[in-house]
Amino acid sequence: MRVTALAGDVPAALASALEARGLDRVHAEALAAGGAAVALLVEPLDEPETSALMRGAARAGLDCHTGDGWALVAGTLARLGGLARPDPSAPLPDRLSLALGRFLHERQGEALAWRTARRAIPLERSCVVGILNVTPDSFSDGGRHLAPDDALAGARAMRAAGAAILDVGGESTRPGAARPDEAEERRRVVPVVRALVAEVGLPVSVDTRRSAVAAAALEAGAEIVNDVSGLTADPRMAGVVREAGAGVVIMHMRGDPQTMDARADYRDVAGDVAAELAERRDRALAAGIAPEQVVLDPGLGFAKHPAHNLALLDRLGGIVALGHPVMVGPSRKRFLGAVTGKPVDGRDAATAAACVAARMRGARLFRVHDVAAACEALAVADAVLGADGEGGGA
Ligand code: HH2
Repeated sequence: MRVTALAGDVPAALASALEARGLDRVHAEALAAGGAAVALLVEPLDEPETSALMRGAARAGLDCHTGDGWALVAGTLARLGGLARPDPSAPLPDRLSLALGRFLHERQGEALAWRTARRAIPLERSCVVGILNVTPDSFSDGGRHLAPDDALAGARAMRAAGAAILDVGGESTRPGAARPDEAEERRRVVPVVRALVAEVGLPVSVDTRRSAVAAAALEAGAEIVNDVSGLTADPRMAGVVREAGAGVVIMHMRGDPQTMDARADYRDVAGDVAAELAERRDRALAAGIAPEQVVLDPGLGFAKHPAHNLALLDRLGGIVALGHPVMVGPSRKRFLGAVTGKPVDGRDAATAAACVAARMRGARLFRVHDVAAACEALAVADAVLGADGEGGGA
């Protein structure tokens, strides 16, 4: 299915007008991208797709004219986002939501950045997030980076390999993992964050579900909170993120690591996860977090059976269409073992392949253990998509 933009929009002019009125560039571009007008020709369409598109367009406040196998949809890009967004009560046929999601994602490419407590991280190219677990029991790198010196050495190697962000976690969230108490988690994380900020120079993210750990890590110089509970585990977490102006990863999970495996029960995994993420995102915005701070993550392996993870990767367009950069964390996870038959330490090629699959469907951030392999694979994906600064092509 093809989606062709017919009417030219003017996001650059809108952004300059907003900047001239005192808005900073990231905000101005984000607002301009949403407010710009566009007319799309969507074809070929069968009859159920045409009727679904007409109903969806009416719901989203868009104009829609249809002909034999085609439709013309006109309105603002923000409303188009509303059309592409999954609505479990009236889902768009897959082919249609994927095509619209892809169109929106390509459209956002130029203005895409992630606002953190310290900077705007550009996301035109793939952004690889290196995993530094300062835990004794993480499923793949447990015990390796417990001492700050080992963590620093690991972080420097990841920076040399092309990591753009370092994600430090003091709690293993593998299924059934025991939880350290808050003081222990803080003791593991904070000195490492402080050392990384002082000596490595990359943006640091803290992987935690506890607001007190997040606050202490932000105080030590971290600028992103990666919360696998999607801001649901700790009622104070959204306030900590808002106060610090931190970037936040809202990840999808059901239950907690002890209970999640029993909750992998979906009517339609891609639609259900997108709808549940949209709800968590809406709560974050209602708590005062700015849209530019938010990254969404489908939570591969969290309350998901292997087939769910594959379906989510295939149909990532529904999450991309929610209008925030998307992160995926397939690294060395069980579902890759189910596909390749490889043990945990033999899954880095499979991880890189999963990252590329996600990149081709609109993901921008990739949380991995083997940074070098992912960076190399994603450099090729970026080049294919023309996002490598070379303009794609030959
Ligand atoms: N996966 C893990 C932990 N944090 N954060 C995001 N945003 N996305 C993920 O997919 C994700 C995550 C689990 O992996 P890992 O950190 O390697 O293992 P463990 O939880 O055992 O430390």
